[in-house]
Amino acid sequence: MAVAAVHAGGIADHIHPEPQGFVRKYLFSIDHKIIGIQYLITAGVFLVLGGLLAELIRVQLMNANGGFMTPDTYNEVYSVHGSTMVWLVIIPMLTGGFGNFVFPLQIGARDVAFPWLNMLSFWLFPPAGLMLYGSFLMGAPAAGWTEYPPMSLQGQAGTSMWCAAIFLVGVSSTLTGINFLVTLLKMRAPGMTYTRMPLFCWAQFVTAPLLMIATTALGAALAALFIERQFGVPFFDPTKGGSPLLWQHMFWFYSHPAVYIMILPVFGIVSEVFPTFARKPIFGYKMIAFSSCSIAILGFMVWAHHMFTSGMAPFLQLPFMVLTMLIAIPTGIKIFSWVATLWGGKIHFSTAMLFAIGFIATFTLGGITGVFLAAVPFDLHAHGTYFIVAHLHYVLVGGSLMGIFSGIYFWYPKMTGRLMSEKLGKWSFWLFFIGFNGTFLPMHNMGLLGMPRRVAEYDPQFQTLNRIASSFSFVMTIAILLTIINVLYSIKKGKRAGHNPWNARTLEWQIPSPPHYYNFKHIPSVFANPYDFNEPLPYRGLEEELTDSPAPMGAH
Ligand code: HEM
Ligand SMILES: [Cu+2]
Repeated sequence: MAVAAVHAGGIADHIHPEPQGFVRKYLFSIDHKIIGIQYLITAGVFLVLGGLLAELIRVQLMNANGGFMTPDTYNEVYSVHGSTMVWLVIIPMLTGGFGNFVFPLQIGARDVAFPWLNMLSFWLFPPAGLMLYGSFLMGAPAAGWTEYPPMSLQGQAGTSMWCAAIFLVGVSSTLTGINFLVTLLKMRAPGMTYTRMPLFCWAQFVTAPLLMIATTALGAALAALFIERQFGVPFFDPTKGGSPLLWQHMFWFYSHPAVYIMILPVFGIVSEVFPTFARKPIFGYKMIAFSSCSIAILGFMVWAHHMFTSGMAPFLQLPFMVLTMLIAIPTGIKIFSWVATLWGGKIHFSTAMLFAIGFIATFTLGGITGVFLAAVPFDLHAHGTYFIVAHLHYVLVGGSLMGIFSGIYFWYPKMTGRLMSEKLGKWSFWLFFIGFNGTFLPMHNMGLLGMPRRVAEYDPQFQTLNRIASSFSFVMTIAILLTIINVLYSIKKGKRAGHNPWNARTLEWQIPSPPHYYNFKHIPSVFANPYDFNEPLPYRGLEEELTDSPAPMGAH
């Protein structure tokens, strides 16, 4: 089926010579693998910075009357913290980072469709980060990562810098989306039909249109806010005829799909990790793939659940509530499929697997509080409280970040040729799991008791819960540092991994670690999906990949 059509997509079978010199090889590289690692390292640096800001928040909240920093500084700190984690850590790691490194290998391609565009996407990202942090010098944004007008209109000069920085990240995301979509449509190896693609590829396939479509709404909103702040054109200021609600619509039309940009790739990561370490075929391959599609489509129809308290017409609340609740169905299907994959498997509790199992536990809890929040009567009480903070961290930290950590432990050997320390990894996992739950579980209680979010001081009745949260947050920080130390330590000191340390079945594991810059000497052909552990590998044409035979070099 479709073999010829897929091949006709333009996989040239000769290989361009490898660029020489540090600058072309590692700095301005057009190799998807190097670009992927560049994204991961840069986002890793921002994880440390964003984590530092988080700890400043938790130190401030140790005492009911704050005292560690002024309320104004506190506003800047949590605004830059949230913006960092969403736009400079989670999205770049999952799309630019893992997406770039892993999926072209998994579909048997030599690179992405537009390598130069890929380089541009990456190089928009570090300047954006510098601009966001540079904004501290001129008064950082202070209205939260959501920057609602009118507050954001009154914000200090750095708010305009925030607009420009996030705009750059947005352009980068859009370009990455286009690049990935074309690559997945056109550059699959012969025989790699849609239903033979690894589930991580499916995850990127569904995320790419979200990156392309949703991000444009954000770009328009940011441009409007920037223009209003700098040139006074009244888009959002109600005293001049603008509409603050317009911002909320545009922002959430992007940011609800964006939460799926931050979780669908993670669904892809764990869908590779579970079968590999349970040594069982994935349960419900098609259900997992297609439920991602329905999540992506539904994800565009629910944005106003963030606006139930913004003065929405009552007849609109019901459809937004029901559509939001519907998302729980495809999400539940996935969770069921993963648990069924684990059921009865010979489970190997590697660190990657522990993080993936931890992900199911915490993400499910976050999904459940999401369904609570979808119910308008509940949301009217919980909106703007710490219950939201609890929900969003269960899905974004317990969900996305745990998935990212699982992916790091899983693919590090492919990226570097070395294994990470399992001992350090397990310490990191358990401290993470305990520290995470200890930090964010109490926030459900705070929220239900009425503690508002985004406050620098609070009613003394919440102090004990806040002290618990702050104390456990230090445990979580240590856990994250342990993994960062592990990453750095294992580059030189890690055990040699060989080409396939986990005995995994997708294509990237059938070639050397790290792969040659050209990925495959010969493009393989594929005759089944990779997950059937009882069958031989479903590939032809890989015989020479692990030998010393030269690759077929061609001129341009
Ligand atoms: C079953 C799935 C989910 C449902 C039904 C759901 C529902 C909701 C609702 C109704 C809100 C608005 C609450 C309010 O502000 O009053 C909300 C907030 C939020 N959700 Fe979810 N959610 C789900 C999954 C997710 C996932 C997977 C993510 C990210 C990976 C996510 C991230 C967020 C964030 C970041 C916010 C807070 C935004 C803010 O105001 O700062 N949610 N969710
Ligand atoms: Cu939402």
